[in-house]
Amino acid sequence: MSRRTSSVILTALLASTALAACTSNEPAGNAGDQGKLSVTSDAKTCELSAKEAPSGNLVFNVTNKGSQVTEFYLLGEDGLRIVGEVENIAPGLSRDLVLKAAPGKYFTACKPGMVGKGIRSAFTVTDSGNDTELTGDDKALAQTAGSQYGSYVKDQTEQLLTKTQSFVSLYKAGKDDQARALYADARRHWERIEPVAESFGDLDPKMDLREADLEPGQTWTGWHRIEKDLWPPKTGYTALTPAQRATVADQLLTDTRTLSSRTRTTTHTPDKMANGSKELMDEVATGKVTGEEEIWSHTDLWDFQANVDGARVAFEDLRPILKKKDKALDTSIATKFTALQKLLDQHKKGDGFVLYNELTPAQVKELSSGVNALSEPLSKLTAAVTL
Ligand SMILES: [Cu+2]
Repeated sequence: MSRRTSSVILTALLASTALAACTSNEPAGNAGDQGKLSVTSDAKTCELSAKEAPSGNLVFNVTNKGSQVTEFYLLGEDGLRIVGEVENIAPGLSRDLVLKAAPGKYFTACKPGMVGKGIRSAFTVTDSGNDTELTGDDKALAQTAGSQYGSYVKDQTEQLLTKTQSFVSLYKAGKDDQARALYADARRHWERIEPVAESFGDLDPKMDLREADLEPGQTWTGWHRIEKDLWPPKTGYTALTPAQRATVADQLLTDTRTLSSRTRTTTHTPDKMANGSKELMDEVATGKVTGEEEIWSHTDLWDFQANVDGARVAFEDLRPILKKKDKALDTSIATKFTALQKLLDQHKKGDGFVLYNELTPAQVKELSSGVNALSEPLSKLTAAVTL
């Protein structure tokens, strides 16, 4: 999507909500001029049009003036918790991050090349005094959507915990065939709710870091550490000792328990759900469709399906709101989900999928086009349900 198209659509959206606010009791939020920020990024800079903004709806219009693909994050005061992110911004393009922000201290970060800690600056959200809560019908719909999604997250974390328990005990016992057979199945529950895990900041890197993304001095733990040990490279690899296995396995289980208990008290608002849905599709575009996530096991299509599942559930839960606000967008997203699922179904095998390295370049390209076709309307979901 070109920069021009995206800003035209956004302006139109803002104009239509502003009009609606005059004639109904719908809260206008405060995505007025102060809530709109521009971010310009290149290889060395990440410039924001303002260092602070009033609480409520914020729109960051991020333009990539560099030569590498970039990402933009709004992080919590701890610098870890991801409040919102927009990934995969190609050179020359711009994309919007829309979210509701409470008063407080934050960090912004651009990540040219999508690696490392990024170019960070402090950012403050001041108390606008505006009630950022929804009212009336919208509030009821948002609460229903949030509690439905919360139940989904609860169910997924419970299944994840059960399967992770079995997985780590098989792995510790040296029952590698059985551990390998459970790996992709267990990880599906993680991949379905990854944006929720990312919102806790510290857990995602401990549980799901890929070797390629390791920073100097960082200890590699989590699923992919075990993946490499179960599907070791033919040369130049030293297998983990039983004691080392136990350490990595126990840590993964402990982190999964922490995740599970933290998700019990998480609230799911429409903006977080919609951004999470989009983030899951960005995950597919940057990791799964490229075969980089599961570089040793090649079970990327399991993750791909799980990311699509998670994105679709969030979307389904938001549909009653979206149908009220933008029927055409609702239809467009639903159609693209169906089309993408059809493409994935071609690669089903047993209760899983073919391995990533069994796909032809043409099949990868076809999947990637399906992801892009969905990402385009899905990137408008947050603005549609929030502003
Ligand atoms: Cu992942």
